[in-house]
Order: sequence, then structure tokens, then C-alpha cells
Amino acid sequence: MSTSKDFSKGLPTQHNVLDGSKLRVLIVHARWNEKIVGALVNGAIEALVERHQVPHDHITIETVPGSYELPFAARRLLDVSTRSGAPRAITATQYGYDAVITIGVLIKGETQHFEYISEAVTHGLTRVGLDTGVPVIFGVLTCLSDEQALARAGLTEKGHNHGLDWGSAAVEMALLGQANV
Ligand code: DLZ
Repeated sequence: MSTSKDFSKGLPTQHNVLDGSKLRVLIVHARWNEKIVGALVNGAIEALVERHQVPHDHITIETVPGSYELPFAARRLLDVSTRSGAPRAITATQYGYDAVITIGVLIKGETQHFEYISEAVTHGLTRVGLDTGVPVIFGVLTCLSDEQALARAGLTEKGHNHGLDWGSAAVEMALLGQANV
């Protein structure tokens, strides 16, 4: 008999109870691989609104050409959110958003482009989060084939939309350390 605990794949559903009704969330997504990215963005919005009660008008969506642009855009859009007088976030930072969800789909081709972009984006997004104090969710799929990407966007029969997990992760991280949680 096995004594090991049965951990399921993906983000456990207990995070559904987190209340995001006061949060402001920025979603920045790449336009490359539009169909897959679109499904992931919709998954993230669904989790924010339906699981966590984030109001629709507290969600801002911006796009960039490709995944490589995500770190720069996340940082720039955070910076202008303070200067443009955007409604204040509830978290104690100078920025107008409590969390940023960055979404892109990188699919390996025949050159090394994939490796360079994946590494740059990963480091860049980590840096934006640590430098600003605003949680940046890593919603970038790095896949070896179209099929892998489709499955992770919930576009195959047995697939799971990771955008749902990213929406919940954004709420959990935004509320981290908040006294009222
Ligand atoms: C150039 C490129 C390639 C080859 N592949 C992808 C991809 O699979 N997914 C993606 O989001 N972006 C890709 N790009 C575009 C780069 O991310 C970037 O937009 C350009 O190199 C311009 O900086």
C-alpha cells in the first residue's frame, strides 16, 4: 500500500476562496500565437472574475508584439500607472496595479531563437517583480510543439487552461501579507 499523498497536477482549488474584489490587475499579452494566447487570456480573466470576484473594470488588458517585449511592457505600464493617476491599488506600492499577469506562447523552432527569448523573458519578468514589489505572474508557455501549447491552453480534449491558474496565482500573490486576508 502506498503511503504517498496524491498531489494533483496544477494549482489546487482551495485558492478559489480568495477575495479579489478590491484588486486591480494588469494583463499584458503577446500577439504571437494569437489563438493560444487568446484562450490563456480568457482563462486568466475567468479566474479573476468568477473565482475571485475581481470587477471587470479593475482589469486592464494591454498587448505587445511578442513575448520578448513582455518584461519591458510590464515595467513601463507599471511606471505610467502611477504617473497617469490610475486608481490606486490596495497594496502598499506606488503603482496602480496589485498584480501583473504576463502571457505569451513560445514554440520551439529550428534555430536558437526560442532559447534566447525564453531565458531573457524569464529573467526579465522576475526582475520586474522584485524591482517593483508588484507580483508578476509568469504566464509564458515554453513549448516544444504546437500540440503542447494547445493542451496547456485547454484547447485539446484532455488539456487544461493554465490561464485559470495564473489568474488565481495573481490574486494569491497580490493578497500576500495583507492584514485583511
Ligand atoms: C521572433 C519570435 C519567434 C521566432 N517566435 C516567437 C514565439 O514563438 N512567440 C512569441 O511570443 N514571440 C516570438 N517571436 C517574437 C519575439 O518575441 C519579439 O517580438 C521579436 O523578436 C521582436 O523583439
